Amino acid sequence: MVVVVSAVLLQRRGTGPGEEGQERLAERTASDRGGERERPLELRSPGTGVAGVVGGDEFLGFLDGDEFTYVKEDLPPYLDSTSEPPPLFDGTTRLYTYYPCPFAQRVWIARNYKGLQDKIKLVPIDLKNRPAWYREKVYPENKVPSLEHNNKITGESLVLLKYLDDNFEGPKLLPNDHFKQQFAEELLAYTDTLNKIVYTSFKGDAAKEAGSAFDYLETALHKFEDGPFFLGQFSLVDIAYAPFVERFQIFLQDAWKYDITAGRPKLATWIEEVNKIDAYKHTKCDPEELIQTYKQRFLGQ
Ligand SMILES: N[C@@H](CCC(=O)N[C@@H](CS)C(=O)NCC(=O)O)C(=O)O
Repeated sequence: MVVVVSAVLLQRRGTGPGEEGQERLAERTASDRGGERERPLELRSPGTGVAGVVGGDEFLGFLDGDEFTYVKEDLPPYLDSTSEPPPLFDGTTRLYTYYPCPFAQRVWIARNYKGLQDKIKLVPIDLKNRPAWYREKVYPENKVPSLEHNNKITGESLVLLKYLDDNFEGPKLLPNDHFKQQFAEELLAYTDTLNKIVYTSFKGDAAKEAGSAFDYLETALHKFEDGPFFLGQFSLVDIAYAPFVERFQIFLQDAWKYDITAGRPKLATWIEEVNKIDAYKHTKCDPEELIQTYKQRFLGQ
């Protein structure tokens, strides 16, 4: 179930959860895929706006000035080597995923953006302790993402972005314009190159070696002037890049003090605009966890 709420701050009486001072918020508008409701809302982490309670339910949120907006989805727990498989090929559409995986995140964003939360069930697989049935019965490549739909399994995140757009309802992820579609192909083909340049740079002098990849994005963002996104309007190209740019920005800033947006105004605006999209916000990685994982993986720390 997905609940989208905007709320305003009513009272501020202190700082901490469960302490004397709790912030109380009242819901201004709420929609549960269509329905308007009024429910009390308490903010548990004042100042951060990342966790709270609505009618007893936990939620993730984002504080934006005095306005509080959140998108809530009950994220299912991981299935691991001890878990039974779901009833495979029973007509349910399942997205096999791993929450911190940027490839799987692409498909997760597309699913959210198209409003398919009720149609496509998330099935998180614990990649560190994978159930044998995942490789044997679901996806022999043994990777995520994969999608179970119409009695078959499809893999590869970029293939799946187009597959979702072609086979499900919801806002289109590609414009009809032929030139834009051509440019989309060019940009999608560059995603692997960008990843290669940047991940390789982490093993050398990243601040010097990663720049060309972000210059490419900056130039690409000049192509269409009818919006801040790669094809003007938000599309699957933005979805393909967002999870990776998110990670690169965090890690390059933390480990090399390298700001990927410095001298790249279009990229700066693109990041700002992508961050406003709820379908994406809810899928973002935990920066601290990412820094720790990448430090271990790339810097041996
Ligand atoms: N090219 C694939 C890459 C998917 C991928 O590498 N996923 C990683 C997690 S981020 C994975 O499943 N790794 C498990 C493994 O390689 O065994 C795609 O775009 O979907």
